[in-house]
Amino acid sequence: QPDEAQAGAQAGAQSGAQAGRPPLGVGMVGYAFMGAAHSQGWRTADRVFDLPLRPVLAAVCGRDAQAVGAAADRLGWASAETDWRALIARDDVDLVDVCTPGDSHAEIAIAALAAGKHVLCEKPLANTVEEAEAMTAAAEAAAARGQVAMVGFNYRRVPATALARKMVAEGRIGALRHVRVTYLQDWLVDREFPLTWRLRKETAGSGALGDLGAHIVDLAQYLAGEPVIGVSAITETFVRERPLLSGASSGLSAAGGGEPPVEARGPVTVDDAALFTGRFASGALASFEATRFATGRKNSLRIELNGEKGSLAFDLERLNELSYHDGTEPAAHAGFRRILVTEPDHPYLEAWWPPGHGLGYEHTFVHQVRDLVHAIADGGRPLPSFADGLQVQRVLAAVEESAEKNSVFTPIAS
Ligand code: SOE
Repeated sequence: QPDEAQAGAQAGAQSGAQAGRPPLGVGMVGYAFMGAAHSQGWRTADRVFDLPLRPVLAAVCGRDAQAVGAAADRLGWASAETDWRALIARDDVDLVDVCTPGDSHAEIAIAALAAGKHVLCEKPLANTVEEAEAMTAAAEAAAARGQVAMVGFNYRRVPATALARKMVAEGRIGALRHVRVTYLQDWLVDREFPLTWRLRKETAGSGALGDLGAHIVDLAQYLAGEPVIGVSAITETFVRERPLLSGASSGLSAAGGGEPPVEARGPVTVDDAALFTGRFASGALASFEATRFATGRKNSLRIELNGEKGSLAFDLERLNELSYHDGTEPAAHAGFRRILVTEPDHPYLEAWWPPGHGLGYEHTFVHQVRDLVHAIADGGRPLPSFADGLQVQRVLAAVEESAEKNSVFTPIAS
């Protein structure tokens, strides 16, 4: 195993001043799409923000020795492991970043917390409420020992959504009435798209619901500043059988990660789309739509909040902007206006580019690392916590229950 200094050198160009700070050894499990995004965050945060600890990309872990070795080189990790238990046992790993499919989140996160490590876990926190409860209990016990645990709901860390949260908290839209949110992708429109892990209940927990719905439930609750207390839902699996792959793919791409599909087909055991309405504790109403069948929509997350005094709207495809309508202005010149969220006093932007030079998707992972590292150094409890992830999981479970019961579906007489 490399010593810490070597790991630091390989991980990046730490300056003399930076090297004076205590290191934070990071071990990441999984190195596909999310692993690459998290790596970007770990590599970059220390070069942009003044961090109190110096992240050291100590090791990345995956089952295939050759592939994980190549990923370590490509993504900037000092070494590779093929067994996550070996990773969490390493003395140079202080924090375990879980970027695997949902079926292994609970086991890895709980073991890492028990081993005294801090944990960052990708969303959704788990595949079931029971797993999320066990993870939350483990996180609570670990917090008493000074460890932190956080869920990777990265869309909280777009400067514009963070600004929206601040504006809601300041009362700029007044009492909340509506939250309208959609998260639309289209990568399953093709009936020949293969049966990857994301389409199997045993690995992914649920489909568009857990993958996209989890994001929008978290974002809606974060912006509203209150929890959803009940839902009514419909879900659908439009394409119920898909070509099997020759191996276990983690692919998101149309090719299913490069593995050739085989002749045989297998059942899709998760939802393709989930639509639901919800009620907040304050009485505000919400509508949610999560789908992988919105032809032409690649990663379209839109959210609008209407309050008694104003409205806010955000579109991930225009993520450097926030729309704001101040309903207290005279009607003659009121109306939605665009705030360009690139000013140094906007959230996270003090350390980035001059005004007007925007950020992108990847920066949310950099901000996630920034906030997590500060919480570790300050002894804080970073958000979203595992308890927040559990609450989202409960909403997802309620959506499934409502859709299964069909309890609120009233057929129209023909
Ligand atoms: C795939 O649908 C996916 O990568 C999600 O898993 C991510 O969480 C989301 O940010 C983008 O889309």
